[in-house]
Amino acid sequence: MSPAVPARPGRSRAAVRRARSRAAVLLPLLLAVLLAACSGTSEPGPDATTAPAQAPLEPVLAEIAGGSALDIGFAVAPERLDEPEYREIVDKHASLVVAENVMKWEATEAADDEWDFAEGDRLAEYARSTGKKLYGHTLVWHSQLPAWVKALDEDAMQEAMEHHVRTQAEHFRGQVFAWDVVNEAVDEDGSRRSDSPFQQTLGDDYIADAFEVAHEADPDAQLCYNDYDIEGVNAKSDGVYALVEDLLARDVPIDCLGIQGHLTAGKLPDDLQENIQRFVDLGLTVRITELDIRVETPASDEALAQQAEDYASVATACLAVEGCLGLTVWGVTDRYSWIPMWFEGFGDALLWDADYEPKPAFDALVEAVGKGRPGRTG
Ligand code: 9MR
Repeated sequence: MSPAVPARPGRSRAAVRRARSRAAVLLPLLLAVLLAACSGTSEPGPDATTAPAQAPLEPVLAEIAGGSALDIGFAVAPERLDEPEYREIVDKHASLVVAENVMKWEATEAADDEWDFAEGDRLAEYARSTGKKLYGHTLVWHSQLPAWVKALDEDAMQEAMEHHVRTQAEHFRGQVFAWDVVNEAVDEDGSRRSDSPFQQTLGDDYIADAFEVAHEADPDAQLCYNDYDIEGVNAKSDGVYALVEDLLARDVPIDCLGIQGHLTAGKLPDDLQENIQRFVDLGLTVRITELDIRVETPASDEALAQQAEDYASVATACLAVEGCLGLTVWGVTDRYSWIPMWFEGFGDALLWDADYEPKPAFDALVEAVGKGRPGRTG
């Protein structure tokens, strides 16, 4: 089900303009550094003995966010890590990675009890060897679910679900630090999602059961519920609130909430911070798990500026709540995002454009994250 790879488009005029304006800023800086190094006659500055030989060309998101104990994540397709430009960005800016598709049920257990963890293992090895956290996505979801599961009767589906959760969580034990145990189980009106085969066949209890089994399989992993359209306070997020409140009241092992954050530029809810806060007040930690902010394409400079402002707003809202621990962007480059295939006329939702040029959203996110958490000095 991975999307077709679009042909590499030509560089847009806006991208060329952006690259030129960055060069205009950076070139004189580089020249000054070089001249100072060659002449050896310039007055030493206050940091002359400790200053690096060359000024860093680009801020590093994960480093800037680290001071605020905020994870910066990217959804990754492991095979694209072979692409140097893609890999360089993830290497440099991520403190956390999550599989965009390869740890989903259809990828790991396409046939009953036949397992394929090769691509998940590849991402786990990448995370291990680069010192990044590995976030697990996802164990129980109605989508990207093989047909054989949907055809099972109640007892068989209960057994298959528990077996899937247990086997996968055990496989990645010690590598995945947090799992999206159940994904997207609530409808827009706040009720349980009616088109989920798990809901239809197993009823409400499948959610608690999935968390119990995941906890048995990996007692150290943080266990999260993850959903979209729950950024603001609304009927759906009220339904999710009631769901997790009930799980907590019954001592079901749930630790965290994933707020996905598939957003449209200029249409952010203004109560994101308040919404994050109410879940933290319940006793959960919160992460923005799948952030992308789409614009109409071809994107105007105004739209990209709005998008930049919105990325900054999401980061600021998360940083304002101590229990909001991470921000993961759902992809690396506009070249590969899922958006154009799902929302006709929209795209360009990520931080790097299709030519791997950082967009205004990248600079805005760097700036917002750089401000840290309010009230903290370091
Ligand atoms: O980005 C994923 C895309 O490549 C898949 O085709 C799609 C299939 O449903 O899933 C996308 O990721 C989804 C994520 O797993 C759960 N939340 C919504 C994401 C966007 O659809």
